[in-house]
Amino acid sequence: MANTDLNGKIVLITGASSGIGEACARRFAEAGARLILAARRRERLERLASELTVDTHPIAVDVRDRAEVEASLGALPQEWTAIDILINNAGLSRGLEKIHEGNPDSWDEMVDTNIKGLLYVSRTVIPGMVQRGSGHVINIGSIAGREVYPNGNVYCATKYAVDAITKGMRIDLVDSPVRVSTIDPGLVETEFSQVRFYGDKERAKKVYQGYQPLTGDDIADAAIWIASRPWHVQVAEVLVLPTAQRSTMIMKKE
Ligand code: NDP
Ligand code: 8X3
Repeated sequence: MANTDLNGKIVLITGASSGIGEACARRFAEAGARLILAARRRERLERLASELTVDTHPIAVDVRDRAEVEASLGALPQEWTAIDILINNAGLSRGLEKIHEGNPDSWDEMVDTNIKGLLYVSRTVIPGMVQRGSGHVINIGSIAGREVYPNGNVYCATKYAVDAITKGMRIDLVDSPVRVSTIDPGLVETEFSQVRFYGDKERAKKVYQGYQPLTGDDIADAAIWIASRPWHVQVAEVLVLPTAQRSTMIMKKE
């Protein structure tokens, strides 16, 4: 059975302005896909779009804002409406504190982005896939959605929620040929820790010292593999870890 050809496919990537999302954009562009690039930082998306040689449609959108998501993704120009692949990647962590010392504003930000944002985008895009009888949703979860680690509390909860939503989507879409997959990465060196530590670059750098972390491209590689399987193959879950990482807290460092 032939692999699914990604050439000319329309791929919507949320969180395309940085890290894993940006790496996915570059890899899907190499495969000839047409890309809808979504994130809040428009200038980053436009810079990325200018570097790619495929058709792109950058959209500045805050996935936490349901009205904005519906207005931008629900009213795409005609030539961009038939989305083949949705990569629900936009997400973040804020803070690393004990639950009784955590910042409720940071909790809101994580819940609103990682759970509600993913839901709003999915609710806007999946009906078209069902109607067309074709589509693939790839959710970016985390090892943090499989194991809770100290002070990870609310971030882990959001990624456990992504795991539950992914499983729910797969079940609920049984009557359509839409595939549902998740990639659960371990430690990937992106801007993730800078965001978690509120811009503290030195603290963020330390997270990735003493071992070789994953890169965004390692996760994009998994996304390309999942998306290009023959149509009867639905890769349900992929856990990708740095070789040095054996669980959230068990690491071999130099
Ligand atoms: P980055 O910080 O590099 O990228 C996060 C992306 O999400 C950015 O493009 C950002 O764009 C976007 N984003 C954040 N909030 C919003 C919002 N409200 N609306 C729209 N876009 C938003 O981190 P990563 O690439 O590492 O993170 C990508 C995903 O991977 C996340 O879901 C994260 O939880 C997950 N992950 C990361 C791991 C890691 O170790 N790095 C491991 C496991 C999972 P902008 O700010 O322009 O809006
Ligand atoms: C991001 C990886 O281990 O920092 O999901 O939670 S971790």
